[in-house]
Amino acid sequence: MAEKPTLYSVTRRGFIGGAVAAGVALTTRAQGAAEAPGAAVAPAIALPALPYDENALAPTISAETLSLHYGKHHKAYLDNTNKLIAGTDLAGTSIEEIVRASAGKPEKKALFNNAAQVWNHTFYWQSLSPKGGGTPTGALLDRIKADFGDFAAFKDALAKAAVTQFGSGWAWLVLANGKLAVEQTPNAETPLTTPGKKPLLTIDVWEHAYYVDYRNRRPDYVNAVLDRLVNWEFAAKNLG
Ligand code: MN3
Repeated sequence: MAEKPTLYSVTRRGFIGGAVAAGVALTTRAQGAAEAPGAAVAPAIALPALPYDENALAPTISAETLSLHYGKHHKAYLDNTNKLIAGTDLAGTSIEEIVRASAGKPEKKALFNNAAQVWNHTFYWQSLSPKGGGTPTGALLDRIKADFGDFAAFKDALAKAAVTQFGSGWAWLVLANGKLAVEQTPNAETPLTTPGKKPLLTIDVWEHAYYVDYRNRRPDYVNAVLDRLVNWEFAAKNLG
């Protein structure tokens, strides 16, 4: 007897085409939810497709981790965001607009937490690559040397930010008022909402990002990502 498709697999097939076409813009809308003339319901925000197969980052990050992290965690944040904006003035806006509109507002805390996690995760998937790791080149490397001394010092600073973030959160490379900086944020907080700051790269250090593969050894996960997966080309593109 044929296996019954899961709701998740059906959903993924539905949005994958449109999400791929949107690339790094992170502003995709649900495939097949185009507004008909006079339609009253704004389209839901779609889960952007992973930029690689779920087994493409193994063994550094296993397919099991990616399946859960993307298919369950990221999708849940997305589903919650869509529920919370339905029927509000934020329905039909982009994920960036929703994150910015809800940041710092206690009455919109649940929306911010979910929407920022949607944005952060989409940014994280792009911050990794099966062909990542190594050393950046060109303008990004020049800027790293100017702002951190050398690449080793910069890599240590980014690893330290990722390892020492207390509890759940994120480590970031940002451009802050024209200078490269390393930061850590708790929970769903994101540099996206700070004027003058531009996120260039992130590492997820929530336990769900590494516990299946590394158990409690967050430093091993961080170092493996930095050595083998971190997508310097994405950071360079964001630097502009
Ligand atoms: Mn995560």
